[in-house]
Amino acid sequence: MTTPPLSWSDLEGLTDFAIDPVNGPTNAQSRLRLFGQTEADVRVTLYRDNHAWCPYCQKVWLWLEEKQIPYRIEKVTMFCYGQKEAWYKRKVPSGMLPALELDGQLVTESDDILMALEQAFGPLTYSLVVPQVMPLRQLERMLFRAWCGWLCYPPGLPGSDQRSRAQFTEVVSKVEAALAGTPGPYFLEAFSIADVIFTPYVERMSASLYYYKGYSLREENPQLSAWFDAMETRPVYRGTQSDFHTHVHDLPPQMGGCYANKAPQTAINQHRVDNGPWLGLPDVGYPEPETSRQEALARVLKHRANIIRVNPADDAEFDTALRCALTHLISGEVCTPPAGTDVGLRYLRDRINVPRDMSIYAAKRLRMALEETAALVGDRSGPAIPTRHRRDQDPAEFAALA
Ligand SMILES: N[C@@H](CCC(=O)N[C@@H](CS)C(=O)NCC(=O)O)C(=O)O
Repeated sequence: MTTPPLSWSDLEGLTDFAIDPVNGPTNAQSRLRLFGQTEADVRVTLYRDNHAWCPYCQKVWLWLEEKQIPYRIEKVTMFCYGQKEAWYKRKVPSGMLPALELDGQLVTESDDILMALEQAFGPLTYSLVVPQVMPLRQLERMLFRAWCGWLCYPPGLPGSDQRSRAQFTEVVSKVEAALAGTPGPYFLEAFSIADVIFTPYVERMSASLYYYKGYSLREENPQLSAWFDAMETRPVYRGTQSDFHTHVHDLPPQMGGCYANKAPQTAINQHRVDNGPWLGLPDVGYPEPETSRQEALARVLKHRANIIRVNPADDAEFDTALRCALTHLISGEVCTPPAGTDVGLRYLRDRINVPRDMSIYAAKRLRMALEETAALVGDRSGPAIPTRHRRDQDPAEFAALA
């Protein structure tokens, strides 16, 4: 049995999902954050990437949100997604992100930004430069280098993958020891700047090593596992959290290439991240919120005109196919799309970006609905996701509504 697709207005009646971008929970769509204060209290503007992907921006973003500092957000395109805005290049000629204005003074470099913020608003539990934090900052950089050494070089001579893995896991054991040395799950006795410093790259390591090396950072290391669980109790972290699919396909152009090894587990993990099932992947540990389907529906409804326009499929046919997938998402009913729309549905399935577009469970639900609907009419993939750039995700295509 197959049900006819709901109309756009029917679908609009089936979600009331809305968040308060100014005073509500942390989310990637906000342009102004007040935390109950007034616009007159805003001293800070954060210039960050449009995709909510840049790890250095995430570090500053986490800090501002945890400290509840009122701020404005200006979004800028990263080079690999499209054209860097001319106004930003006049302000920051290198085009690098993040940048921050504090009382009208421009600061670049994420660590200098955090120092300036600390001086203005006080530390996040600890200052960046105290003796408890300095060795942890060094450990984070050591972990970063060992990760790059494994991920970003093609496996060369026999045994090189094993050697790079051993170098990485040796640093991971130091991280495990640091976490085990405190009474709670965090890097110091309470949540602090140290956790913020580790978050962006540990999240990217977890995704990329799972996909390219068959290694599950979160599942193989009990202290890091407890740390992820603790981070996920924090609404701020949840609001910035990305998923495996987003990271593994955003990293190659940013890192100059990510190289898969030949481990059988790698092939299994790649298939799972790309084709599902997405629920149960070790990219999230907290339970699914009840609103995930409504959130996914609301986000597609908002951007549907652009989603249909940029899709490689015929617009009218894809309009119907998308409504079929959304009907399935929200009702659970089987809704067969027009023949030949499997390619367009999988094109969209592969381009849902977390947290830019929606939160992690909403994205999983939407990918599932797109895949299950596509599978009714074919098994063809969409155009491959590029690895040298991501101009298929150019934010200019969505700018009017961003
Ligand atoms: N050391 C800098 C590194 C910042 C950085 O590498 N930013 C990247 C994004 S993650 C960037 O802006 N690249 C230019 C672009 O992609 O447009 C910092 O800590 O702020």
